[in-house]
Amino acid sequence: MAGCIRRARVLLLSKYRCSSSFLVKASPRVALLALALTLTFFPVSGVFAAVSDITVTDVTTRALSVVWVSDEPIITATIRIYSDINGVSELTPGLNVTTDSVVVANAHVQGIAKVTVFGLVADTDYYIQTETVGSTGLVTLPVFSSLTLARTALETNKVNASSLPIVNDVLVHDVFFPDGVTPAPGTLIIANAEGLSAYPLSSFVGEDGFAPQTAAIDTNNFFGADGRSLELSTDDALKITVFRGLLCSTEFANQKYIEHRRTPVHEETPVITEVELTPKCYISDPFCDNTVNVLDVQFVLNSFGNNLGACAYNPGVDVISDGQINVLDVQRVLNDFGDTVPSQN
Ligand SMILES: [Ca+2]
Repeated sequence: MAGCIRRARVLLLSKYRCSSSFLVKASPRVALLALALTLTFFPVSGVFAAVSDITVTDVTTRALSVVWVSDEPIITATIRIYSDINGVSELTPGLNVTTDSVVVANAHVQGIAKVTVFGLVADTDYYIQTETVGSTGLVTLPVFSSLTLARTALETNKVNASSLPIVNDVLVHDVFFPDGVTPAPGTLIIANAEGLSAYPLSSFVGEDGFAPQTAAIDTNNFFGADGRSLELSTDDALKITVFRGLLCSTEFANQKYIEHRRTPVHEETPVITEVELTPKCYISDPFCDNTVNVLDVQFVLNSFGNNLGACAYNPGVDVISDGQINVLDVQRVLNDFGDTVPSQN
């Protein structure tokens, strides 16, 4: 009930509809007022858009990005920054906010937003709220008292504990339509160095001069949990989440999928940033935690019964790569169950 009232405050600005119990328990006057206001602001459909998967990425000492997905095409997208979780003290007017996704072909049509804010202070907490305008109106999330927290990095040191320069690679990853062959520009990948990076990095497919199916992640921009530049090592585990948004309009619940990969071998002499593909994890360890266990079985089962062409088909768990997630994939994992897996590099 309390949550319903809280959401009701942003009813006219958000996707949320209170349950019928709220309307029954509310006084007739309040209910009529809510109805009148709803009709005033949403005269056409009365259906509210949904915003989901709000994720903070690309956090540096002075900037951060926020990515999210809407279930309808986006007209405009932006964020507000506050110094407190209740949104009492807004900092946005003194900051530089840029909507990256507005210049990316297909991104807003597919309901995918990325907004970056510059001018932040290092090692500082910020609270974030997204604003998304679609055809049914404005969605403002999260609500006050639940704003998204992000902490900026401490310092860009670029030197490791041995006083050697930190030089990581640019990692490229391909994303296709569910058919597995048609490039999907405007979709977004989010890469996290699992257990190492404080925040993930994000990049649109088909941008920055790369091929229409390719997204590039500059892992020199990772910061560790200590707030300092993160040096990756060969075989570190990477979690790659792909946002497809309305590309999966008939299967929106499956708009995103996850692939686990590893960091490639880094060329140490000379120390340069290379453009590299990410190796797959060992065949029976699609969850990529070095042991074949129930997590791998569950990861495969999450997409079980789906074939190439469906959004619920995850190429990352097609262990026996035949375009089908079926008993053969599960069996291949079970064959090595309990084993420690060899390195992929
Ligand atoms: Ca298969």
